[in-house]
Amino acid sequence: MGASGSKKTVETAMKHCTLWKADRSPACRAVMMALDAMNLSLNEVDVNMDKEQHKSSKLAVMNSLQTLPILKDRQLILCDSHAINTYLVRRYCDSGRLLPKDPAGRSLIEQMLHYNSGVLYPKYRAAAYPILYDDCRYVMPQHVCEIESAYAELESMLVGRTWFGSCSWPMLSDICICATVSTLNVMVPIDKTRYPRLSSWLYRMSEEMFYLTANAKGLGEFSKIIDCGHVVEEEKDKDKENDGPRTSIKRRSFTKAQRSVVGVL
Ligand SMILES: N[C@@H](CCC(=O)N[C@@H](CS)C(=O)NCC(=O)O)C(=O)O
Repeated sequence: MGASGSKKTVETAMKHCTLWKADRSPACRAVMMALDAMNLSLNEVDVNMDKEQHKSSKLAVMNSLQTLPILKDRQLILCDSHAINTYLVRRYCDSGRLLPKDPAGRSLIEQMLHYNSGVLYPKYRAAAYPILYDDCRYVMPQHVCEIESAYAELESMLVGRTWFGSCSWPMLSDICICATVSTLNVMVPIDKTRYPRLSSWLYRMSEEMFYLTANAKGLGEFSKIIDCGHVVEEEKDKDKENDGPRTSIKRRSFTKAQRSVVGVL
């Protein structure tokens, strides 16, 4: 059973909330997966990072770090995927499915969020940015070693457990780690024989509906850049610019045919 539970709950539309995001960004995909796992829908604005739209004055006023994602909920502005996700869960989802209510259970999840933010994400950044921004064509050997050592750590954390959370289903920790690890896996494929638990965990995550609706497409975009470099997709950009903000519901409603294009498992 997925994090959103077996019963289909009524979609909650939050018209007062806007998320600025780019699908290729793992931090943005972590927020999109959490939204979909909670069945929440808000306005979503696609930001073209290749055109440096995330550095525009409009966004820089909200986030001087010039990074994505950015969430605005009325007067509140948050600029870190982990802070956004814990806020959204605490504010809009009281089931305890993604983040336990008891302090001990919650701390275990938060510990993994800190690991994602402080250890995994910097490894992604170090390996991917030279390819995304400096015309580097491959993952440099020192970064391959760094990523392999993260896989070894994650493998050891999965001894005796199925998920990175404290329960028998995927929680917020799994979602945030999955956004990063599925992206690292594109650059340094996880060796099933060396990391059997980690590779099974990622497979289980890839079967979750929120992975399909919120992670698969952006991961496909990222893979394309890693494999072939930047392809300027003018037509696609034009569509996005003309469309303006869209809701999470619209993003989720992509067809079976589109799913096979993004190579959903
Ligand atoms: N700790 C932040 C990291 C945010 C971050 O670095 N986002 C990347 C995209 S994944 C970004 O916007 N980078 C700016 C750039 O590429 O210029 C989070 O989890 O939200």
